Amino acid sequence: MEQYRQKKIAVINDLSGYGRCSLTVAHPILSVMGIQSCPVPTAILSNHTEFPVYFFDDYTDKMRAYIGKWIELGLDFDAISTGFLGSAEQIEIVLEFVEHFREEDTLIIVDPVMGDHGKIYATYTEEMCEEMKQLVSYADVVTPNVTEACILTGTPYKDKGWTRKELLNMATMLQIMGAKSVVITGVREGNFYTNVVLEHGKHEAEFVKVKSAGNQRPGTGDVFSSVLAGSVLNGYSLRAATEKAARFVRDCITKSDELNIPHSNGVCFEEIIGKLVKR
Ligand code: PXL
Repeated sequence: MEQYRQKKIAVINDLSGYGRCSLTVAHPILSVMGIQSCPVPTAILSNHTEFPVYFFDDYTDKMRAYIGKWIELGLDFDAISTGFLGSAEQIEIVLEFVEHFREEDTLIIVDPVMGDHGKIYATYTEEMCEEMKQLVSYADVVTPNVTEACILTGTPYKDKGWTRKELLNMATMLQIMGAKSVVITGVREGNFYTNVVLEHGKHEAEFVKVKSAGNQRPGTGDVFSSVLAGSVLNGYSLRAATEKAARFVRDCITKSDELNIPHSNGVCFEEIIGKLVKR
């Protein structure tokens, strides 16, 4: 019998000490799914930027030295995921990282963390948006929310009332920009959140609907992309991985409302993380 080989993922994301997002979400989730998670920090924050104040230490100047040691050591990864990025130069560094570590079957998952609810994040500049478009062109899977899909494709944002044709058009535009597969997350459709899944080589999207459980919270995009990455690495189809991620996010929101977790504290995924344990 062939020996089981554990998968390894390089996780390029920020470390926000409080509020449950980015690495503090990705690292435990990937670990519990049986994957070795190897962080590359992009910035260190006291807490995420949806709080009224935050300390933000951009890690751009250190990243080349950090990554340089991984290159010297000859490390390799089954997957690379990218999340929150803190400066335009940093996106350049991430592009170099992908160029260096990518092999024929390396899975590149780009979560273009740029904004939410129609608004771009305070730390994001015009130049960064342009660089992010380049990073998206390397993605095997790109997972924007609607706000991010709009920014990337130059589509005017609206809160609700998206037709499936409009969503398919946006996903197709992202494929034309170079992303192989596209998952547009958390589109509000009445009492449901819909995820638009457009797989590589397909012209029709699948729409994965999950009944909404409450309001979206900070960090839910990071929970979603982490479960999706872990599931794809564990052999799920993109559609099945999307279903697993969307249901887990829904259950996290339900639990957080039940336990009266303050909105700014994100979702208490720790309470139900056992559901993700790889058996
Ligand atoms: O969850 C997205 C995210 C990631 N990283 C930082 C953030 C946010 C959202 O606000 O502030 C630092």
